[in-house]
Amino acid sequence: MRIGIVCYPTFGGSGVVATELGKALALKGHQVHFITYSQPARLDLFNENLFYHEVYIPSYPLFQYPPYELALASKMVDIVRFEKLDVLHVHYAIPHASAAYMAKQILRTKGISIPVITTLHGTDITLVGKDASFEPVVTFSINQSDGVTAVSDSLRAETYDYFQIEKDIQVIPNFINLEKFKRQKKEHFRLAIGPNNEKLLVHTSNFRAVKRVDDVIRIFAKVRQQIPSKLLLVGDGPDRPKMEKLCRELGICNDVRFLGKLDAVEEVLSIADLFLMPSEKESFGLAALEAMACEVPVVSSNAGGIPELNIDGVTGFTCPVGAVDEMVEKALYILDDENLPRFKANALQRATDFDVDKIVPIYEDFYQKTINAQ
Ligand code: GMT
Repeated sequence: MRIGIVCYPTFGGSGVVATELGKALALKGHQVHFITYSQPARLDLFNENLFYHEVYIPSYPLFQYPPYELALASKMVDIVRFEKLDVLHVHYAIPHASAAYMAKQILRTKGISIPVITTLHGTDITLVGKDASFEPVVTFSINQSDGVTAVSDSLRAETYDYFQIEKDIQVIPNFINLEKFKRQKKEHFRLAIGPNNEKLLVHTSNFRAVKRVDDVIRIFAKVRQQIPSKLLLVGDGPDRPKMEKLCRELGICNDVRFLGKLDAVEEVLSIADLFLMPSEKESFGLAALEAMACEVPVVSSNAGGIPELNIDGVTGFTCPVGAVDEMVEKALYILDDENLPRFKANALQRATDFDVDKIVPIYEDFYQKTINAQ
C-alpha cells in the first residue's frame, strides 16, 4: 500500500506511535509518506520506502495565527495526487482529522477518492477535544473519517461518552519494538548513578500538569526515607521549574536527576527498578509500556487505559489518582528483593502482548478493510 501518515513530529506519544508505525510498515514493504511540519523525532531509519514531506506555512503580517491546518490540507492534496496514495492515516484528531476532511473534499473535485483513517490518542479527546472551542469540529471530523481507531477500550468509551459519534471505533492498542526496548547491560551507568546499590526509580513524561510529576517526587521522597534510592526524571515541559523547586523544598536534590529529553530512553530504563506513572489522565501509557519492555515494573494511577496495560498486582500496581501514600506502599512492596524479580519478569511478559509484530498487522488489515469499503 501507499500510505500517508500525518502526525505531530515531537517526542509526544502520538507522534512516537505514528512514526514507529510508519517505520514498521516501510520495513514490511509498504510505501510510507510522512506529512508534517518537521522531521518526526524518531524517524531515524533510512529505508527506500520512507518519505518525509514538510508542510511549509508562509508567514504574512496579517496572520496572527499561521493557518497550519490549511497548509497541511493543501500538502495532503498535493502528496495524495503526486504519490498516488491509497490511504491517509492521521494521528491525533486536532487539527489533523479536519485537515484530512478538507483535503478529501478537494480531491473529490478532482475525481480522486482517498479514504481517511483517524487514530485517537488521548488528549485530543479527553482534554483538548472536549473544549467547546473544538468539540463541534472534532465530532464532525471523527464522523467524517472512513475509519476510526482508539488506542484503548477506555479511550473508545470516553469518546462515545463525550461526543455524538456515529462511527464504529476499533481499538488498536499501542505497540513496542522489543528489539529496541529491551534491558541492556548498562552496569557502568547504574554504578555511576547509584554507586551504593541504591534502587533506581524512573519517570518519563512531558512534564505537563496531567502527568502529576509532583506526585512522582512526593512518592520518591517517602520511598527514599525507607530505602536507599535515586530518582531519574526523563523529559521536559512546563512543570519542570516547579518540580526542581519542590525537590529543593523536600531537600532531596542530591538524589534526583533531571535528565531532560533523551533519544535513547531505553538506556535509562535498562538500569531502572521501578517506573512511576501517577497521571491524572492517560489513554494508554506508552511510556509505561516502554519501561515494561525493559523489565521495569510500574506503579501507576488507575486513570484511563493504564489498567489495560499495567495489570494490578502482576506487572505492578494501579492506585487511585493522587493516592500518594498507597503508591509509596506499593512501590516499597515491589522494591523488596523478594518481590522484584517476579514483577520484572511479569512486566516483560505483559509487554510482549504489545509486540509491534502483533499489532502492525491489525493496522494493515484495518487499512485494507477501509480501502475496500470505498
Ligand atoms: O501524554 C501526553 O501528553 C502526550 C499524548 C500525545 O498525544 O502525544 O499522549 C497520548 O497518546 C499516547 C500514544 O497513544 C498515549 O500513550 C498517552 O497515554 C496519551 N496521553 C494521554 O492520554 C494523557
